[in-house]
Amino acid sequence: MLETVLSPALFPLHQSAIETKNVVVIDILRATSTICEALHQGAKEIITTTSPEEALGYRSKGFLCAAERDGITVPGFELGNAPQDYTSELVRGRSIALTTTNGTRCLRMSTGAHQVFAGSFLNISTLASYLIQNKKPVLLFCAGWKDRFNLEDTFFAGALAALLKDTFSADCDATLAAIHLWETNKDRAADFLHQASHAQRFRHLQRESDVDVCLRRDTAPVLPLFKDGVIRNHIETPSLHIG
Ligand code: 3SL
Repeated sequence: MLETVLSPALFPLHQSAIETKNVVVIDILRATSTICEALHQGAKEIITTTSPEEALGYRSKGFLCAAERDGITVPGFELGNAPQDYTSELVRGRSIALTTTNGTRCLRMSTGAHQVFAGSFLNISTLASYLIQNKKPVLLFCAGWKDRFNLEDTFFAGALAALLKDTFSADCDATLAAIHLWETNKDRAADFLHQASHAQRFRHLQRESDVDVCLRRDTAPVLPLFKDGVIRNHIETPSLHIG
């Protein structure tokens, strides 16, 4: 079974038997793209926190501290939420405490699921091949923006669902709509997503090129597993490239 949640506000409707489901949290602009990149660049683990203050509490334990609110790096933090800032020089071997507006919240909301992963274009094939092999029902959880629907997360949900639909039954209209959004716009993905409200927010912050970074496919072939508040790379074997 393959279901899609179009906004965190709808998540309670999909929580029955959550312990049997693999949940993929999707916040491609930018939290889940950043998480993939950080692990790909060698970060040891990423702890998610509910507030910037809580994240800062990890500094004395040697963590790098990262916080974003409304697209902006919170003053006083080493890192915000742009994938390209998580360089190997900075993050290799390090533990990171991260809080973001929507993405890290959705990871925490998914606690209790069979497994919880972070998904993005950067790791789409790795994630799809794992989910296909693992066979558990899949719930694609779009983080949206402050409980609202957004274009980019549903677009990605459609891209992932298109890879999964031959393996899982998708009798869920949200999944069908997501696949339709992907199929009709995939050949002009960048132009399409630059129209999104969050891309326009980035334009005001002079960060519009982050959209293109977050559209790069399979550049970070990791499997970020969120467990007990911590994200680590779950890959033990080389992944199968599909899609
Ligand atoms: O909402 C989030 O979690 C962030 O991904 C938002 S931003 O891309 O950092 O603006």
